[in-house]
Amino acid sequence: MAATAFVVIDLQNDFCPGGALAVSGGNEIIPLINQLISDSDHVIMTQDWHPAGHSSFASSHPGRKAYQSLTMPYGEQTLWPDHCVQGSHGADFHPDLVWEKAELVIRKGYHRNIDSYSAFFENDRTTPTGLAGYLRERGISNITLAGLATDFCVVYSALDAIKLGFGVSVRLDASRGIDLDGSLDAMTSQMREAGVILG
Ligand code: VGL
Ligand code: ZN
Repeated sequence: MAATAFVVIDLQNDFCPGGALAVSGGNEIIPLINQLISDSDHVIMTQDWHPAGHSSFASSHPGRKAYQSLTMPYGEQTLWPDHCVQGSHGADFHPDLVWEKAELVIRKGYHRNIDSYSAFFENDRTTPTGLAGYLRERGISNITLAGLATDFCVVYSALDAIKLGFGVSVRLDASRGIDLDGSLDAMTSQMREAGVILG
């Protein structure tokens, strides 16, 4: 049977309650994520990993506020509070996450002038992270995704994985969303239409 990897998206302190870009209930999914990790043959984590002064931070654009949109050379970009700065406590995995079994940690968002929601491509939609090559080289053709945030990093990863020809499931019960202007419903429909299996 084709190998499957469980890919845990951005389960970091800054996306959990008390963090800089807290996703409501972000910590509630951790027991289920830990169970899924324990049940999986292959485990991969992503880690949002921005240099200080990253271009996705509202603080890098005087006069702009978090959650506004800004046109970047590569397209529209939502501005965020400073979060997941390289080496900070906020960028660490949540202390309750049992991450030790992970075979790979993919860091993303480390180029100062470009954000990266997806585990596969930066937000220019063309610069690869290397994850697709890693999965293919190891004969892993299916992935199951869960984590934070459903309507940003999880959905971008899922849609890219479908385009790249992987079989994709998303565990919505082990994910939580930011839900900017109804983005959670819109993105869930996009995943369903693209052929992502929603569990
Ligand atoms: C994310 C916004 C900014 C995410 C990361 O993990 O969904 N969202 N950086
Ligand atoms: Zn980020």
